[in-house]
Amino acid sequence: MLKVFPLSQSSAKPATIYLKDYKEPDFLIKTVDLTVELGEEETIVTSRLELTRNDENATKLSLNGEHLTLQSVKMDGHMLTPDEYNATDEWLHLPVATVTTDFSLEIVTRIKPQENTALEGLYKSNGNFCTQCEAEGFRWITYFLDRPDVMAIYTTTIIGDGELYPVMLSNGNLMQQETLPDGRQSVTWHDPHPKPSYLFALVAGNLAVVEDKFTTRSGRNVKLQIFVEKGNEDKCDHAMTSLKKSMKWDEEKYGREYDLDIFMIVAVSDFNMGAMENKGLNVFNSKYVLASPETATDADFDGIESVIAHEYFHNWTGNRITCRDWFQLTLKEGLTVFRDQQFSADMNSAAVQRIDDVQRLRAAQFPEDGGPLAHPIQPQSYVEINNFYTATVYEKGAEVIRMIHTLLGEEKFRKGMDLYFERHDGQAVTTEEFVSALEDGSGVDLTQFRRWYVTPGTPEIMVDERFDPKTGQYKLTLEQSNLKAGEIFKPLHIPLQMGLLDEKGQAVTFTDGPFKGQTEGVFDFNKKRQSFTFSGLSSQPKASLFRGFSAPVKLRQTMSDDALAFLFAKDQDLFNRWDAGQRLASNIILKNIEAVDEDDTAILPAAFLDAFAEILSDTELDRAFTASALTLPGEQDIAQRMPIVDVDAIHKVRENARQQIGLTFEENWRKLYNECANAPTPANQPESSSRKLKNTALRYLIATGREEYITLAATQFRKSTNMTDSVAALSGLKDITHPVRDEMFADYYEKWQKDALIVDKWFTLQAMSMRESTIADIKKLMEHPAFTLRNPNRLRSLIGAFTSGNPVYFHDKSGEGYRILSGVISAMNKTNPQIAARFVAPLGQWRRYDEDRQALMSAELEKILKLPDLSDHVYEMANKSLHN
Ligand code: B3K
Ligand code: ZN
Repeated sequence: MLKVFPLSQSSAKPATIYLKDYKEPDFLIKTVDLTVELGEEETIVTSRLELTRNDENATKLSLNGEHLTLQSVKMDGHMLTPDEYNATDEWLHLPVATVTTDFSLEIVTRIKPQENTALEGLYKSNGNFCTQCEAEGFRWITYFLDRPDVMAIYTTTIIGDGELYPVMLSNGNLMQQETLPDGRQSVTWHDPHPKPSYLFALVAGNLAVVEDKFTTRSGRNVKLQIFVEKGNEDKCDHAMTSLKKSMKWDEEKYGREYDLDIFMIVAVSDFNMGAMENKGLNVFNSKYVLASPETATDADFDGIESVIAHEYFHNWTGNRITCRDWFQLTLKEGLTVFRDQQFSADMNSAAVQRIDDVQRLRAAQFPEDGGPLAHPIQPQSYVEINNFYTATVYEKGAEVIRMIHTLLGEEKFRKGMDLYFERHDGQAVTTEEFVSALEDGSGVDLTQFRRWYVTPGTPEIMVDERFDPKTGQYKLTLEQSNLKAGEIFKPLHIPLQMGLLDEKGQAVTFTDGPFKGQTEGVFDFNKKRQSFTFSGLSSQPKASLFRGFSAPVKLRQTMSDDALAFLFAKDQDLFNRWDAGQRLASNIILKNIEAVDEDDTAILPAAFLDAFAEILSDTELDRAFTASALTLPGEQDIAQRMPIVDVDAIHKVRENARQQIGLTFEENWRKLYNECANAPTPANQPESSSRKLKNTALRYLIATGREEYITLAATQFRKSTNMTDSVAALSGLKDITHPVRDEMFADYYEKWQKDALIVDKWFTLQAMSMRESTIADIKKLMEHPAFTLRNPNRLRSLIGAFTSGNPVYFHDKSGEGYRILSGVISAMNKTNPQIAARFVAPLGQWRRYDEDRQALMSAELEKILKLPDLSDHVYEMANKSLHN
């Protein structure tokens, strides 16, 4: 039984903002002329605005502003006295006579970026000034109509000490650079494209630059610049190559060209998110820029390629066409994630890319959609918009776009996108306008499909199969349900991409229906319960459903081990091959958990081992795919299939299965390890695929428990010339107690202590360790001189990795894991509320655990809700986590 928890008595509840209350702005801003005088004590911002009336009856102009000290306000050149305006903690209200249509304002404010620990607005990172304005950070710089439907043309002058800040950047093109009579440097930038304030950026610092160029299809020469802290110039190659590839790809795939003469990227060490698409001046977390084989893993390289692409693609999907209001966030984020996923699939192995994308969705978005923080990709209300940069808005949002792509097909999708760009360029629009453009451009009706935008929860699909040997007819019946949708449940339009396999595993050609003559089709599954009939079959086929994960649903299909093993070995669709293997392995682990054995020995059926052996010996497969196919589903994946999660049992059984697989195929793993380490990678595959398979083999060898493989890992670590192999060796030994392990961790730290991104990995590996001392080790690491709560990457590397990557110790029955987390949330609540709020979600999963853990987890949420000066960010997350 669930316990009932008393309501927390937080003082004033922050206001909720609703989509239904959207109203156009009363006034618009045509131009912004900003002068920012950077100082060590304070920074002075002078903002000159040209405004125009948008509502003929409005008598008051209300500008957003937070953490500002107001110095003066002039209206049409006339200095206002304090009784002529009203400034509060969040607003500046000014009366405007109804006869006034166009007018100007000059507002002077003072701010202290060096004291800004929230990393919103203008702040300092390692001595350099930088900004983060999305979603509502511009109001931390000056008073403004800080909402995305107010689009203005910006001219920005930065003034400061040219010795300390030789590089001064803002959006658009450089207009002027001079030394003022007082010795200070003054630099002016002008951005000709109207933009919302959230895309404003300013950077000033002593930075090095790496340059390149790109010529667009129509012949525009674009200067490309990546700015980094000095000493990092040699780690920009991959980012630069990725940028050029992205620019070319967007021209070829979507016909979209870059629209300024310069494109700049700045890498900063202190950043709340991954990166930010400010017009012409992207600001990046250095994690997504800096890389060399010695310092970054293959996964880091992939991450850089996709984030560089993502931010670049925003130039059209986000910047040229932006969001009317923040409820439309998925308009730009879902679409841009879809575009970056398409790009990465084109640059790398498409099947492996899809597997990785779906793994991410299932790991982060499915639990969100099934828990108290579930929301549709277009939320209908929020307290703090920064809490809605979620896996749902981003990753599920991308799946929704992918489904439109699947339903329309490549050609019609492109027609729809072309119309969208043509119709809405320069506008701030809604998801409804996006779907209409896709509909009008393609001629495909998306009326029912629109429900995906407003429905929370992951649809579950039940499957019933009938085969009549007399008629040769196979009838597939699917039924969709969605617990989260509750009363608003209406069937969704789900694209069902599928094929049938005969008893030999050959693809069956459809003899009737819409895909007659083909072996695969996309069927419209749009009723609650719906049947699809196939005829002309000589035996019962095996259905391969939702190929390529054609819809973000949970397939609830009971299948025998044999049937899953068959698909694992034979399916024509590589994604479904992988998925069948994962389903099979999960089934086996779950069965073993139920049949608790004294010594937790997992029973691995022959069907599973045979299929495993088949994949192991198939040398035709892409090595990266083989590695994914031979990796057991993660502990959290398995957890999602248990009504009440038993973290310890999952871990024990899964580890035992790994050991058995290691021992059973020991010779194969050794052979594979040596082949991948010594023989050349097949010509059509990247080196990284060999490393991935080699390190998968290494993990299984270590899992055997034999000492010789500890030596193998240690040797790999010592000889390694690349970060991928070093981290794989460390990761393979992180769970054991052995002098070699301690030596390796010490050597690694000693060697790399000056490189923050590499030290982050050192924290992460230890946070995910499975040794009995893990909790004590983490507490010790929090006292380590290199640990700080102030740097988001460092915080995520230890605490984020622990809470989301170490289920056994995070859920330790002592409750110590929960207390570590809530301690961090309390400490961050005021200094960086955005990050603090992001850490609440793991506690929000409390209903998924046993009664004791439920009590411990919810007690921490209670404690958080009672914090003095609770930020709106944390309040919203903790309150929903406890009470929804
Ligand atoms: N648009 C930014 C995210 C901004 C986060 C604000 N809290 C990065 C991106 O999605 O490209
Ligand atoms: Zn984005």
